[in-house]
Amino acid sequence: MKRKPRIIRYTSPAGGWGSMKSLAEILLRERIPLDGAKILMAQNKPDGFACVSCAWPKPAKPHAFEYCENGAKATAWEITSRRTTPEFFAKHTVDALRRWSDYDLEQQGRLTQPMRWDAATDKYLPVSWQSAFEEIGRELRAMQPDETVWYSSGRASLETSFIYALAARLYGTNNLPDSSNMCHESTSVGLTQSIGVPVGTTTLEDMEKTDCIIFFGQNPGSNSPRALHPLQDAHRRGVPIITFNPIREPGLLSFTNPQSPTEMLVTSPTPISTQYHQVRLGGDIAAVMGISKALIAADDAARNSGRVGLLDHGFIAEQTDGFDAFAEAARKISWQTLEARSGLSRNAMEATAAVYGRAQKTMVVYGMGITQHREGVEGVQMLVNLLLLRGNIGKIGAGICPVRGHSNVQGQRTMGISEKPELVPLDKYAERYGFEPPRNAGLNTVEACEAIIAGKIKAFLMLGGNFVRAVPEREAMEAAWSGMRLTVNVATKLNRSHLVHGEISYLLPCLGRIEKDRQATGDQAVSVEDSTACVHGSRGVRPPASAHLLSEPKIVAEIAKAALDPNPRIDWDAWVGDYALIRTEISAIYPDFENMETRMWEPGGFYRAIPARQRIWNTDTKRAHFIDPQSLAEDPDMPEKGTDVLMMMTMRSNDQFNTTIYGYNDRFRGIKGTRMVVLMNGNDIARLDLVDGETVGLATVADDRTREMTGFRVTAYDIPDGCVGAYYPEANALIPLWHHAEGSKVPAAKSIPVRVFKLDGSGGRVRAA
Ligand SMILES: Nc1nc2c(c(=O)[nH]1)N[C@H]1C(S)=C(S)[C@@H](COP(=O)(O)OP(=O)(O)OC[C@H]3O[C@@H](n4cnc5c(=O)[nH]c(N)nc54)[C@H](O)[C@@H]3O)O[C@H]1N2
Ligand SMILES: Nc1nc2c(c(=O)[nH]1)N[C@H]1C(S)=C(S)[C@@H](COP(=O)(O)OP(=O)(O)OC[C@H]3O[C@@H](n4cnc5c(=O)[nH]c(N)nc54)[C@H](O)[C@@H]3O)O[C@H]1N2
Ligand SMILES: [Mo]
Repeated sequence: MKRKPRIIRYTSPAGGWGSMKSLAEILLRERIPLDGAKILMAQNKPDGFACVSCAWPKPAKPHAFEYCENGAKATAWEITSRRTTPEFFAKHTVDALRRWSDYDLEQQGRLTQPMRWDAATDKYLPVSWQSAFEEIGRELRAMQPDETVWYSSGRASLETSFIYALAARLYGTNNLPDSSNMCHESTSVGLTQSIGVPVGTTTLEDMEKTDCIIFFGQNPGSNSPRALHPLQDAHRRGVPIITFNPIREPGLLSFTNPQSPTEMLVTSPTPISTQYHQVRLGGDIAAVMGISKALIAADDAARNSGRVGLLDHGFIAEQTDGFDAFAEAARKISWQTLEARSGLSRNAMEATAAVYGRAQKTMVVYGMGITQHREGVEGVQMLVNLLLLRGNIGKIGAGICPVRGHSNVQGQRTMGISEKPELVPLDKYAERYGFEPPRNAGLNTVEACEAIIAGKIKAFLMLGGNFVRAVPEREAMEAAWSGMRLTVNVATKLNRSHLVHGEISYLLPCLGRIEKDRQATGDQAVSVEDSTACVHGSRGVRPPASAHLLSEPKIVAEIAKAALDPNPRIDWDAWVGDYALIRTEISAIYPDFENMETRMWEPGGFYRAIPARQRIWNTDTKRAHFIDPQSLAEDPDMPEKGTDVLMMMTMRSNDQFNTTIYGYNDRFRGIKGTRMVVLMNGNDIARLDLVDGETVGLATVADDRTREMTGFRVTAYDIPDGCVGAYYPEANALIPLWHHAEGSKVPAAKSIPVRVFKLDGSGGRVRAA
């Protein structure tokens, strides 16, 4: 499948013909040319299905084609006509499959039947659902609740998530980590401290009314392409869009709407960013401090000469605290330090301040470039500081906009999937279902990994996702995984996590969200919450991939029934027979979801009121906090100047969804036919005596443990000096488990200190003489 790798410079806009071509190729490869196009028309439509790709909001007035290249790829991936059948498993031992690539594994298509790993033959063999549930129930009953982990990747619906979290707590554990522990947990922790809500404050309406957008470390061209529509509109209205990103991402530079025939013909792409600042990895806190410093200095000067200042002093006095300390820190820190730490010039920071200082309504949009650092929580809080300076939270057209990942990752947290019991209304659960929920803190993702490595976990339930591939410290994790007694994988496709399996291991194939879900009372709908706290209904349209599949709610309910004693207040069968009954339960526990049964079909979804948007600050002092970042004093990862340690980020290509690899091209970055590259600045290549195209190894520089990988192709790229990039998940073996954000424990996947080492002719390491 792999072709000869090629690296070429990409000069076209995001979207455009390249996007259409890429989509056609995918539909063809999944063998769904015509039918696939028809199904796409139902995507993100009222009464259609919510896209299974990202969590970008779905507008009330959808475009005729409310999907993007990558949403379409995700759809094609799910509705593929390829199947991973029992015959496939009969042909391959698990040991043999472990040598397959992520791409090849998922390329086999949808799982069709429940399977159990058989130790004698080292193969997955078909089993009946009933025997699967019986054994899983029996095993779980023999364990202590806190010896089990109930993971979820952020895709499962609100209904599934609600009963999954409930089942775990009835069983007795808060070990409910989810993918957001690797993603926006820095947001949930940071925003809660700063403004009293764990989620963003903006909606699509704000994007329509804003007059300034500042982007930090989020890549809409690949990861939320539908965001390019409102961005394009904003640009046409003359809204300045300022971007901070170490690399020049085409999706943030210019865009041609692939679904507008006129635009495709005249091919005049809309520029997106009006200023583009190539900040160094982890340099954002310093950059925002610089912008703040410039604003505060201008404000001081204006007020000293009797003019009106630049800051919103009324707002600061009435609604916030911590301003004086923050302003003092900004005045005190030197430009020299800020330039060194951000990799940007004072001019660049002042240029942003000048634009921001004039705008009336500013939105800050951000993603993994902020959250996946050691100082990820402070990074989020620094963005809030910037907004607070000019009263930009709690007014239309302004606010903080974290762009979430999985299509329902935010909703899962809202539904009680959380390892933090204090965030869940446990008293209400206790009252409604008449049991005593566990009150001790559960394990998040990093802690679950630690516990697995320490041999303390006996069972791992994986509701979607590819945990072993997504987490840091791959070698230790894979080795420890098989030490578990029971691994249960609810999945749509085969992946690596299923192959490193425990002593007893099940593959439980489920319906996808695009598929019709028929239960006792008829076809069922589900719901999801997007990145802007809007809740949408979703109805499957496609016949199931196999007659043996069960829905996720059904699988979760059957596991609950098998593992738990009956509870007179919970009729699992009735709930599964009619998901509206689950929604009644959701509304009873979570008042924001009152009448969700009808409201979820409102165009654009219904908005869950977010207090900070109304300037209600649910913080300790009932005010929004300015938080002076501590990490500016000392950055634990900053390589010393002049050493050969480089800072590495792990990246997503335009041809993947997390660990799902759609193909080996990263069209926008001009990388074709390979993912094993290390993007490097030309100066670093020369300084380290390397040549462009050479194959090298990378070694982590963090502690005594050796973490090395070989086979990376040195690729000259426009990236700041001292910074390099390699793809996720391939490079995850290089990330130490302890290397995570303070406060949120999000693995610091965007700031890994590494050294490049040369290889000899046979691929071995060249030792220093
Ligand atoms: N097609 C597709 N869509 C997806 C996904 C996918 O894999 N494929 N994944 C989904 C998920 S789960 C998530 S969380 C989101 C992820 O979406 P994003 O938040 O966009 O995540 P990444 O692509 O990992 O990184 C984002 C950007 O951060 C930049 N960056 C890296 N380090 C820094 C830094 O220190 N500072 C700044 N300012 N920028 C930095 C990178 O160059 C990159 O452009 O997308 C979701 N949508
Ligand atoms: N180095 C590095 N590591 C990272 C990141 C990074 O940027 N760099 N990003 C992190 C982030 S933001 C995230 S969110 C995590 C992602 O981690 P995960 O969410 O655990 O991983 P995914 O790759 O999204 O999971 C893909 C699998 O989900 C299953 N699946 C797909 N659809 C469905 C469905 O409808 N139902 C069920 N039950 N299963 C389904 C399929 O079997 C598929 O193989 O990775 C994190 N890891
Ligand atoms: Mo994510």
